[in-house]
Amino acid sequence: MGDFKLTTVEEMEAATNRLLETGAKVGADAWQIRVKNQTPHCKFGEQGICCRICAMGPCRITPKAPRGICGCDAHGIVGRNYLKFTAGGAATHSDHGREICHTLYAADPNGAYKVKDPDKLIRIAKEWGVETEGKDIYDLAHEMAELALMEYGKPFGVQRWLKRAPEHTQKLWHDAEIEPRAIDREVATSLHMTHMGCSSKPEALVRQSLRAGLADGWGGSMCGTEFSDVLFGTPKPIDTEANLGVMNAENVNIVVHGHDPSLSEMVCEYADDPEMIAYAKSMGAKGITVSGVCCTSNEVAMRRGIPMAGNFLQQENVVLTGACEAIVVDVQCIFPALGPLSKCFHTKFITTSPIAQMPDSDYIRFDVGTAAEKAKQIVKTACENFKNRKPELVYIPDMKQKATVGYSLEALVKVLDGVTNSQVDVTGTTKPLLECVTSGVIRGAVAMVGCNNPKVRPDTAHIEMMKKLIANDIVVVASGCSAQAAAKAGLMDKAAKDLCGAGLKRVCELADIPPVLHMGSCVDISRMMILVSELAKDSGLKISQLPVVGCAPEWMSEKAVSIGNYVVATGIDTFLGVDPYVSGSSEMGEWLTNGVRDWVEAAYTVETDIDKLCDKMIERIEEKRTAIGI
Ligand code: MSK
Repeated sequence: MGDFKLTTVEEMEAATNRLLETGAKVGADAWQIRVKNQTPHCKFGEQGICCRICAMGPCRITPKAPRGICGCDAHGIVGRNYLKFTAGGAATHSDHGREICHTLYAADPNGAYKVKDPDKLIRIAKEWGVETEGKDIYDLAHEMAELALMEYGKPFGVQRWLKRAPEHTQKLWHDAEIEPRAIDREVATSLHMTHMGCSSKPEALVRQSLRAGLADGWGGSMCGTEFSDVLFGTPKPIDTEANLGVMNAENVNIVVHGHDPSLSEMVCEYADDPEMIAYAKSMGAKGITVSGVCCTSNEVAMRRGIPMAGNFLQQENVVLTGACEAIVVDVQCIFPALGPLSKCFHTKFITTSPIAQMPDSDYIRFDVGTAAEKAKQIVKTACENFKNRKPELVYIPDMKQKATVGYSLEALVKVLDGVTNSQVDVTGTTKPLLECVTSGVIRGAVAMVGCNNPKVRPDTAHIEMMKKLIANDIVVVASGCSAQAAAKAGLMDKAAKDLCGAGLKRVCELADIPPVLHMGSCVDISRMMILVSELAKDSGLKISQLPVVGCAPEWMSEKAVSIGNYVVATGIDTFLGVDPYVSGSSEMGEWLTNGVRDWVEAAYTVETDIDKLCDKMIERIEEKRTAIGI
């Protein structure tokens, strides 16, 4: 195994504890403290049986009070809360996708945003039946952006992207009446259904939850992913590094955080500008280091090799290093705590989106029209802040791992082609991967996604499960903070092949890939949906028959519930390590873990014991193999 060694969770925790000591010196708050203050959690909230959708309550369900004032029982209350949660997630991802479409609409050969992957744009245009012959690529980009934006509010028909799914899946969706129509309509309908005096029947609420989820994964998120690739380039394997040690004590450190690549791409662009580097030097630094947190980090890591400082529960750590000149955020998963925390240090907490405005931040409003100028302003502000550092507070844990990231579907098909040497282009088939699976060299695949959650020892579930899966010849595709957990530990280093079973190790060697493949950010789970669809089409199997499962062991956000719904609705059994506030209703539990199987051939498993959760996934994969005779 040479010098390769994984970074353990214990080592990461020790580094965090050291940073918390710095925090204590300056009187900083931290999520570890706030968790204690919030524990024990409200049992009604935890079980999903608190209702505050009207002003007659709030109503809480107990054995003595089994119904709310309107007469709704625990099943209706839990169901409505679940659907509202889903709608929040679907709205959020889809709005991210919408922003990307607007950026595409503003693309200009002489402007800040260009079309970096014209071939992909033409491929999608042809798929949508748009004439491409002889058309200027920017005219085509604007036409496609407008068509995509119409998907959010069109009065009739279903999502265009659904046609990418196998016919069998499309039929399941049609028959179950869960084909998503306009993206915004599914969110609005969900909120209509959960209004006082509308739906309280679990079956109807679960059905709409799947539909709103599909509007996200096969609608808004797919727009986000596909058009981000068109604008910023389709990811290909690229080397980077991960964990707090990527920050550089001698440089101006800019940390980008959030989700929308429109901002971070521009910040990276200007941080690389010789004029800005000279400016940083004039302020006493040796250069500029941009690193990332959360999915913004995934976006710029996949396309530019920008290092990943950490994932969701490490966002405060980057400030606690005392070496962060600016933490620049766009939208989603940003702790409001960063405001007061940054005031304890010299760090500038820069918010940029009207959608995510926070107290104690410097608000530099970012929009496509002024992107270049604002990005430059942000980089300059960070450089000027270098001189305000307090050297006595600077401590960057010496901890980082190598990672190869950027396995978009196109890249994955290409690298796996090397395994069999069959001739496919980037738009080719998944047959080489199928051959590995059917021959048993690889037993199956797990899509590991989602956040950190203090309810689970941070990163442990992601890392321990991945280690066990790859040792059992199960390849892992990862996105979001799960991908960053893997990268921080070293599981995205190609040398991690030595932790695999013999079959997967051989595939890693032949294809020159790590055993845990970085597929992108949260919206990029849409890439995984296209991958399973292609596998199903190329194999002649149904998606539900493939030895593939999904897993979010440490999830926390509304987006994760929306994702879970579209992954299940696509026919993929999904395993959760945190309960989605449904334990207060046996009927809701039954619908989600069993009933939905009649509609979409897949369901949820919720198991908070991580060992058991992993064993159940392996068992499920093996059951699926047996069922199709491989
Ligand atoms: S950032 S949604 S904490 S994965 Fe996409 Fe991470 Fe979860 Fe946010």
